[in-house]
Amino acid sequence: MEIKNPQTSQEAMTLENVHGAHNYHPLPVVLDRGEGVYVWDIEGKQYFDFLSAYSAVNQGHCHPRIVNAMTEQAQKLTLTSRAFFNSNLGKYEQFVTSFFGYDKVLPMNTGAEAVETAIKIARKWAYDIKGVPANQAKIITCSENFHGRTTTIVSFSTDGVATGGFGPYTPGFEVIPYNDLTALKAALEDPNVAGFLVEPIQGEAGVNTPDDDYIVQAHALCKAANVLFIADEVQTGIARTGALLATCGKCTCAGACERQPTFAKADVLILGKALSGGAYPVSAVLADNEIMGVIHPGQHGSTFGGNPVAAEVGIAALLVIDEEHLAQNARTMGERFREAMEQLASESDLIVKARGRGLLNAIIINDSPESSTAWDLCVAMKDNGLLAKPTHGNIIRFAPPLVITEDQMEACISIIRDTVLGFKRA
Ligand code: IF1
Repeated sequence: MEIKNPQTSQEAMTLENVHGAHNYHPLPVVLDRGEGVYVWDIEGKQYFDFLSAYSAVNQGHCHPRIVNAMTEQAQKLTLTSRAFFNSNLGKYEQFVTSFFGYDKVLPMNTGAEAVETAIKIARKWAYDIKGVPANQAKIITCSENFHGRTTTIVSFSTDGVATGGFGPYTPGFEVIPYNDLTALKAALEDPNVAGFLVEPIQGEAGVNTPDDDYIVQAHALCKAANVLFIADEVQTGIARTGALLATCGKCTCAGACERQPTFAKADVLILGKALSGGAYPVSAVLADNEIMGVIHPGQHGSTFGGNPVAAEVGIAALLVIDEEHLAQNARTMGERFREAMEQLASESDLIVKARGRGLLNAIIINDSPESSTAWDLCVAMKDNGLLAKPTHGNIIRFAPPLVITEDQMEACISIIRDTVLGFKRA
């Protein structure tokens, strides 16, 4: 059978539309190539990528060091399964645990799998160590969370679109309001609580950024209640928010904490996305021995988790973060970006405010969530050479690769400014 490459964006979109499931509603742009902060469509038009595949491409598109690690290993050995050892995994495990300051890592592939892993670890810990009666373990989560799309994970989602029609749901979860320490304190009174699963900043909820002390206080409450503090840093981790991990809080240590994030060290840390720089699905759960030790042979795993290519890609992706000082760059570029967006909000009645941390930011559009204003604005920005996506209707998330330079950032600020100031509502 002959397979023909689509020659135009229209052709490519039609192919997806006809032959693919309709589980997405993408912006009408067909990307064909990427390098650093740039992507190009089939017709050769260049764009700044201000989504970075939802923060998977923190290191920039096709980072040569990551691509080299991947292709070199791919020619040597790709997959053994965990039925046998491989010569890359142990090296990666030693590296990633020392990088983040944990005893042990459990390698998986996607973010949702890592979240599922963390849930299983927390339940097992509750029964084996904490002494919760069989099948009574409870995990506390937050409203407007996003942790992935498996049946169990959507069971505690509060987004009707993500959950509707997929029941029956997995029991054992309690949802409390986000950024609400009083609600957390009350929920922790139940002795059967195993863990508190939380995003340091809620990405899908529109870069919902909690109070500065929320994470640190929540962590302390969990510790006092003998409950595992489980940080989902799939989107916020790996330097995105201006520190290696967002659970470093709004630290003022100017980089000293970046190798030892002890500020509010999660008991169970969930990583994905940029752990591979977007080259390959690589996720991980990190914990210390007392916690990870509850998992024994046969109780969890995955065919691809910890494969040799993933191991080499993971090492390269983290070395790039470290050696290119991407946390520092995210912090300084993020400050400049928010300053520019606040300035723009004061000039334009289209924008209510800007929020975020590091290079995970959003602007709130002055219109109802049902209106098409944020979408139309994203289409206009696309025409002007910058790609971003609305979330929750009237919010636009801005998350460029962390390798963005000052000059590129100024160019992007100009595109956003010109688009907003020249925009006519439908
Ligand atoms: C999609 C959102 C972002 C995540 C956190 C786990 C996962 C994600 C904090 C699961 C994934 C993605 C998935 C992507 C859209 C995207 C997203 F808008 F839906 F919420 F980033 F903000 N924890 N987030 O953000 O990771 O299994 O996908 O590897 O299309 O569903 P995954």
